[in-house]
Amino acid sequence: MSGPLSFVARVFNPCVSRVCLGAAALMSCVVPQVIANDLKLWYAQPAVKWEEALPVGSGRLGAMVFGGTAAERIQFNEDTLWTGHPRDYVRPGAGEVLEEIRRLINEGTEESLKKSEDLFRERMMSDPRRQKAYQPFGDLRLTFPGHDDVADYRRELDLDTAIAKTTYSVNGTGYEREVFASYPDNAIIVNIASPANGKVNFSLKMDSPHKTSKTEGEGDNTLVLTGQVHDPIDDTMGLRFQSRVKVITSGGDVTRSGDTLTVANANSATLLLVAATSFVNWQDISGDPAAKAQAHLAKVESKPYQALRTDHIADHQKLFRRVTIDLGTSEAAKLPTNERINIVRRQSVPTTRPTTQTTSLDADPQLAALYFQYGRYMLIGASRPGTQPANLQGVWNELMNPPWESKFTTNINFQMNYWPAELTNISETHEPMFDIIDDLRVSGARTAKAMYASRGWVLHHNTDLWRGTAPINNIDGMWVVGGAWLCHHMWERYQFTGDKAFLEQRAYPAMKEASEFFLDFLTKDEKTGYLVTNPSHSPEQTPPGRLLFSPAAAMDMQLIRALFDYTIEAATLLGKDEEFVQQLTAAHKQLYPDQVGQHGQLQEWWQDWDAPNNAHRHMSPLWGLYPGTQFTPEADPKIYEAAKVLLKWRGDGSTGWSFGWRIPLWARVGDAEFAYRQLWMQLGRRTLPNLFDLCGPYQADGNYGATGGIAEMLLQSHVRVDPKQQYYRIDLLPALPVSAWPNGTIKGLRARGGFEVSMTWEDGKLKQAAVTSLLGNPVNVRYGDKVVELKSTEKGKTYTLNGDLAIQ
Ligand code: FUC
Repeated sequence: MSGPLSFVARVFNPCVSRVCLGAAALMSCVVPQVIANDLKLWYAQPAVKWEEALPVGSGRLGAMVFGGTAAERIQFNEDTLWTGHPRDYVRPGAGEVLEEIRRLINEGTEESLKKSEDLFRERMMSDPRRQKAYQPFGDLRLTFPGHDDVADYRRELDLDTAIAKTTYSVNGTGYEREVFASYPDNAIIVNIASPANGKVNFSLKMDSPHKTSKTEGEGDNTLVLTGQVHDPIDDTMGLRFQSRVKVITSGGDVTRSGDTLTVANANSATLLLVAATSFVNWQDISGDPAAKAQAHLAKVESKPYQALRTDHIADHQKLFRRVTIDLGTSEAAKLPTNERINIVRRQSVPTTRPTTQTTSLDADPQLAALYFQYGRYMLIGASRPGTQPANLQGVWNELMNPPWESKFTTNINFQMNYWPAELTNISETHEPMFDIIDDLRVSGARTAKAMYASRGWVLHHNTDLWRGTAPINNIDGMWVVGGAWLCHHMWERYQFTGDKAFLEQRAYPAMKEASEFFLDFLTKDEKTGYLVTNPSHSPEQTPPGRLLFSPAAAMDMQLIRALFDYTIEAATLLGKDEEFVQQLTAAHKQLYPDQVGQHGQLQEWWQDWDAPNNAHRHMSPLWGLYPGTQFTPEADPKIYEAAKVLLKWRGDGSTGWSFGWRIPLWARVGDAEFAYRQLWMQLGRRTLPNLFDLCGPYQADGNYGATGGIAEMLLQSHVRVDPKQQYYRIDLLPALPVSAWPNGTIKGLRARGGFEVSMTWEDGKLKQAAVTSLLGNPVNVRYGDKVVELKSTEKGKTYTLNGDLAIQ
């Protein structure tokens, strides 16, 4: 089905009407319905709340489509509309108290620790203490007279075309609306059509929750919304913004009265919505939003709807179609998406922790496949070359005061957004993260110098549109390894793509400067002689009976060790900075090592303070297991086993993203059933009817994390065979939940070392795998206890293996 002209059949197809939900009718509709719904979220009623609406996004623009009949709301966003303005968040004089704080922490008494935290709060916290907030832009409001009583209603989001569609009929006349956000054309497009000529009648308004905004008309067919963001926290005016919506009809008329457009007796109408702000970059907001919006509109206004649509679909599918997945299907897959989620919710899984209890909630395997693809869809929709990166809500937000300001939280959430980027073959979506790193190198260098008299750059646990890098909120802002974690993404990009120009021009400079920061920041612990982070803490966790600050948390040291490893390897590979490599190598040997505690657990802190069965949402000390690649049985069996003890203590997730982190962690230790249990609990307990993830409120990270996690259950490639070259081991189906997904196919996943991998399995066993070498690197392929070594591969060649790993 494509295009407005083909909708007649759809509207009157009994498979999509209410009648079809009756049992008898279902029988005759089953097959086409299931096939048609494979990549669709769909509903039999409009969204009432924002959390039920369906998202479309072009990276820069996002919209939530409610699918109302008499009254339709399309809420939209633009990725640079934030409160605030360019600023340096470092509190003047912050560096003056650093040594005193360190001394107090080293003293280690309850009183001295309390003093260190008080002093930090007073003198080192950012100014202001909170960073700025992502903002909603506006709403299109359409009114369709007489469309209160409708039949054959359906609204859907097709992940394959990235089009949200609403269809229904009124007194036998069919109507169809399509909405998409076009990356190539930089606009949100709405098309409203009916096969009965001259039946499209509606009025259109545009407004915004910003009190400073006003909407005016222009000519007969355009509305212009302008405004400026007011920051209620410090009562300042910031970014100026403008959106324009133009209506083009086929047949009929469009007229304007004040700020309302009215379409009468048209065959179809297309709404072209553009939006822009005065943001030029994080240091400059002198742009002209009106000129930008006019230019965006000029680009699309003479392009026919079908051309806009075709170009949008082609652009989306170029990324989206690289991976296909089939985990099997069942009766449940015929139901509307909200009903499928409700079924999972009702099958409540008891939280018994620690546990090895498994679940056989396998009634709807297709829902897991849909959810996997939804995460990819959401990343394509929220992060494209040239846009801001995906924030806590992707690009979708209706609130003036969104939870955690809808920023970029770098002690897990921001990085989790990008877990699907390389592995699920949408590497381009990773670009905005690398762009923000370029900015953070500049703002983070100022912070490193002013707060710590250090070279290089530092990022604490959050950043925003203004590239804030100082510690925010409270003492848990005191965490210096956000930048090190971002560097991990650059290194991973190189491992997946082998792009040496990227390594040399973008990754290495960022890694080198981040390493320089730590060379200067780390201090020697007098008792042990090791280099430690101080002040710092393990994200958002206070050791039992103590205060938050403690040196050398396991995660800190893992991230720094990994950063030094990558930097040394990259410098050596690029033939650069020999002396620097020697310095780093020497410092690396002195980094405080991971510790195994009295219960056999990997210690979260430098001392053995862990409480057994601490089920905290953060999995920080397990960074080396995932997303890091350091903890493998091959590299260090003792640490790997200790990590497993801690993982078991942590038990089930709580927030959506904490399930999303547990999925790949359990996959990395090969426990398919527990990984699956986390996925199912996330779907049952932390998933909205539109499949958006819930932290408490909606938060996109859990969607992205789960998609990365599902991929990790099916394919892993983090074990390095030869540390001197890009020679990895690919593990096929390392954590396949056999009872839930006995048969399946996945095509197009990426592996480190530059490989594309497809697999089919039957009765829980690998049937066939196809491994395409993209760079000509060697690779080992493992399935179960079998390993095949491909010591040389031919670039561009596909190696087909059977279930015994014999090359076909
Ligand atoms: C961290 C988490 C919270 C939330 C916030 C955005 O502070 O601990 O659960 O996800 O980030």
